[in-house]
Amino acid sequence: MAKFTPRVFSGIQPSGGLTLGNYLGAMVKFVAMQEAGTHETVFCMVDLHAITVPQKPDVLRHNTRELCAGFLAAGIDPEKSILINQSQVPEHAQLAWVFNCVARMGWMGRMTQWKDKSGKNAEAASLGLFAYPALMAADILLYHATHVPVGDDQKQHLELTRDIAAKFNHDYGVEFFPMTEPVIEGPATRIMSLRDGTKKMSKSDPVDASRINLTDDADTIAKKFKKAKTDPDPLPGSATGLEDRPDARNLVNIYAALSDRSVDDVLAEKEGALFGYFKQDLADLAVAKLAPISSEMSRLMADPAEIDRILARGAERAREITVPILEQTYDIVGMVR
Ligand code: AQP
Repeated sequence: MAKFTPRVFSGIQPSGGLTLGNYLGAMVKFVAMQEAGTHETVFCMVDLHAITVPQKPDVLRHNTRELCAGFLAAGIDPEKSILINQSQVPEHAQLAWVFNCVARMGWMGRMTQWKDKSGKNAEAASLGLFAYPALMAADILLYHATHVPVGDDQKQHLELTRDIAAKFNHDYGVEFFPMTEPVIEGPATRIMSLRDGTKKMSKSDPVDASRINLTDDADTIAKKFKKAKTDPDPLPGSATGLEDRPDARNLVNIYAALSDRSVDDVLAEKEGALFGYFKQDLADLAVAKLAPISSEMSRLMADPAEIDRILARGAERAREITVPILEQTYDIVGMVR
């Protein structure tokens, strides 16, 4: 296999406000990878993905800028990383078309996200929702990204990205696209709903109390944790004691991720505590961690023109990478240009 520059790509949809799941499952890892300095880092607001389900144009614009503010407030530095919104780098959509012609219908039909989001009425879902993983593969492979930090929910899409890269390389007899590695680790790989510990915390869940939004104030955060579903048993002394307790496990996972400790370490300290007390500690910790991010987001949102400038500059830098890779792809495929 050819040698590829170590490069990280990852994205978040501006399909609603940022949740604690996006923050712990994705953003914290993004910042760590940026700061490690071992890879070039590219982070993206995937607005083209967001429109696979209906979006109100003004709300989408607002959410894209707010997500950018979230990236910046969480510690993404637009000088160290390339920070973009997908639609300003047209090569994403162009490569996605090529991949639509590489990926097979059967592969797409097996995707869990497609099944979950199209629900019982797949006939009425958009073609874009079905083709979503091909666009995601294009996002990643357009940068020849070698690593993608994601939550556990995205693992299947990463496997599909590798399948698309392998089929393209095989069909055209090249070693052009890398076999990208997912980076899924730590206690926050899957933060669950506060109302159902078996369901992922999600920004598009209709029940607001199911999630912590990064823009929630201290009072709201405390109330949401207080009402979070749990069980009557006290906390066990180690992670094995949480095996059949998804709601309890979720709250301990969140505590561990927010305090950057292991679950066993947290439980060694909190063994025997009842949820009434633990939830208060958890709320205090979450407020202490999230309040500076949310106030920085509000400060940044007061100057949307500056956010737009950052995104325009990010797109310029991104295209230094994406234009040559798309041109080479077109040459391999046989497009006259
Ligand atoms: N609950 C979660 N736990 C851990 N990681 C999560 N991520 C999302 N939710 C959790 C990670 O955040 C990144 C961006 O995800 P996305 O916004 O592009 O799409 P998503 O995974 O579909 O997130 P949502 O919140 O559920 O959005 P909607 O409701 O619009 O579909 C990914 O790395 C993801 O793993």
